[in-house]
Amino acid sequence: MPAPRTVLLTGAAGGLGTLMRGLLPDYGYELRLLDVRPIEGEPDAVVADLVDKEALREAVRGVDAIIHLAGISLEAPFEKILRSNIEGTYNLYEAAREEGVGRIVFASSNHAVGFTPRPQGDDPLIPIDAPRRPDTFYGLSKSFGEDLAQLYWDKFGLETVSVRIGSCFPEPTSVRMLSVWMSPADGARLLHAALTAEGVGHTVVYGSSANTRLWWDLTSARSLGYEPQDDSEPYAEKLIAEQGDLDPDNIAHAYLGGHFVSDPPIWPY
Ligand code: NAI
Ligand code: 15L
Repeated sequence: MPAPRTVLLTGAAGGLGTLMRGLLPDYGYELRLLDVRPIEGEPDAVVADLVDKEALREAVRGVDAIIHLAGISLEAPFEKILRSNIEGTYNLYEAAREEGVGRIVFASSNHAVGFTPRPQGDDPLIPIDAPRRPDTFYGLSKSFGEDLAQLYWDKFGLETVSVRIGSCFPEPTSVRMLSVWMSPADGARLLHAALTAEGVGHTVVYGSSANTRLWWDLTSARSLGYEPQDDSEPYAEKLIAEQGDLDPDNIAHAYLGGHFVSDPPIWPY
């Protein structure tokens, strides 16, 4: 596949979309933006809902690849998740297939495997092929997205890199995030690797920086050519002094998904 140049960024108005709008042009991409919300200062952005199949077909026409960030990004009632994350992601894949787009980078989430116990002590890092254990309807929708991506690769030859993002924010804000944080700069590095690596078929990767307290194995991400440059460790002393260290008796510290495993999930995480 020739290196993609024109890339549709869905969810461009959101937190991660805003960060990536700032960083990805430095890699030479021309971004076409899409979100259900208008984006200030971006009059050419496509304002469309993922349920609008015609609008999606038009939005994907002529792009080399898609970064799919749009959707509900936290737990929500099942009906809402079904509409935006499950039907919406299906609609986008159908539009991509119909218009011959070769690759999608899908924003999956650590919450597809959120009920995996986090490593303690000398436990090995969590492998990428650990069984999926969604912690929410939200995590379930990411699990669906990964299976949809596999189907579209096996049946239609549409490639996907599913990135199980940890926490991509400017700084880690919790002790859990010391393990799962992905700096925005590493996020852009990983998306670039996912867009340009050869022959990915459907590849699933964890998305984080090279954190000292990492919980999962970044081998599959590195196999794309991703070389993380950041580590959350400089934030550790302050966060642990403020919040205390991880407590093995606290359910929200016991699993990858943090507070998402509680019923209902407790915010902030
Ligand atoms: P966000 O909630 O800030 O942004 C999501 C964007 O999607 C919003 O701008 C929203 O308007 C748009 N959207 C929602 N439903 C839509 C629909 N039906 N049609 C069109 N647009 C719609 O979330 P954030 O943090 O930017 O995350 C982006 C993606 O990355 C999400 O899919 C999220 O699940 C995933 N992710 C993010 C993580 C993070 O640390 N920020 C961690 C793991 C996954
Ligand atoms: C996610 O999947 C969410 O979209 C994001 O807002 C964070 O909560 C992140 O996971 C996390 O686990 O910290």
